[in-house]
Amino acid sequence: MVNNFFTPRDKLWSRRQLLRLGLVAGGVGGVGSIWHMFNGNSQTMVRIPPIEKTEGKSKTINPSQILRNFDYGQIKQENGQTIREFQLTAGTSTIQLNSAVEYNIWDLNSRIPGPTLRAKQGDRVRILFLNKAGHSHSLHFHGIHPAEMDGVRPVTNGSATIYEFDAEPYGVHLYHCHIAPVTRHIAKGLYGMFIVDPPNPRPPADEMVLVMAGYDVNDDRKNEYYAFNGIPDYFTKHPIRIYQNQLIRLYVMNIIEFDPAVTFHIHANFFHVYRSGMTLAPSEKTDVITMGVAERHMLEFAFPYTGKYMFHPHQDVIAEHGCMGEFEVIADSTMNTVNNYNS
Ligand SMILES: [Cu+2]
Repeated sequence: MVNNFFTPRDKLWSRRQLLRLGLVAGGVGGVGSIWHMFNGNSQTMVRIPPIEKTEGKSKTINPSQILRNFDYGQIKQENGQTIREFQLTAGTSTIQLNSAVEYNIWDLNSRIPGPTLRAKQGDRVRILFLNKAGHSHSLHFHGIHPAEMDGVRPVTNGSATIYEFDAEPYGVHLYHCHIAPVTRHIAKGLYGMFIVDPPNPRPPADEMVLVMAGYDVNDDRKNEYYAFNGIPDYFTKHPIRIYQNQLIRLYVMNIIEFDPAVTFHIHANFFHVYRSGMTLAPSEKTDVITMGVAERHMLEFAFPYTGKYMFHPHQDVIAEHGCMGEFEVIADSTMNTVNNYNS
């Protein structure tokens, strides 16, 4: 069971150690934010391999950095409630889908997908949205909120708005532009994940985000390329390094327009499924989960053996067009790991 996950305390990464290494949220050089917490807990039991400094093909998008990067906002207290202020700016740029194809995108804070926003259930989130992307756009959040915060009204180019609501309920949600044609506004990059954590934090894990998306580069309403975290085939060339027996908590989302549904599959293992991230206990164990457009789940697993293992949708034509990646499971020789997650 998940709660039996255990790692010797003396090998834990303390916040002080991470600070010394410059790896706390906002770190640069391909490291990203590998530390996150809400309550000032002095311990985490998570082991994350050093992250390679990798160069994304794009000047602006590094899928490895997006992988473990969570935006917790600027925290304030107002009337006894925690406020998390986020700033999202829509812009335009280009990405290199392969050596031959460059594609004009709309991005949020210079990323596809946009920042993974994260709050705790009951926090108030305040999203300052600035539109510099040349057309009218908006941000529509999944979750519970009043109609005026539903983000379906256009925010014209050069203007800004504020979306504000209480983060509820806990789960793996998303946000995306809701201006017609929505297919185009999503397929060109205006979306991101919105994670609301339960009131009591989940057990420590190596947490990561994989967003599956498609690119329709010739406007034929079919995707020519697909990607995890923005860049096709990136995690095949740069496998995600994880430790053997480390509990992995994967937040996975399908935002592929034009294809009705895709699956997500990992090799040589099974995962626990927390549907929409809205439960504290898993509902099933499987190795292929199906997601319609905008569906997302929380998956937990640990690899008992070292080596490289693919992950991909089992619509293999989609995998073959860029939505493919690998985990590289490495032994942590410094640890005598006790972990009966897979037992
Ligand atoms: Cu839009």
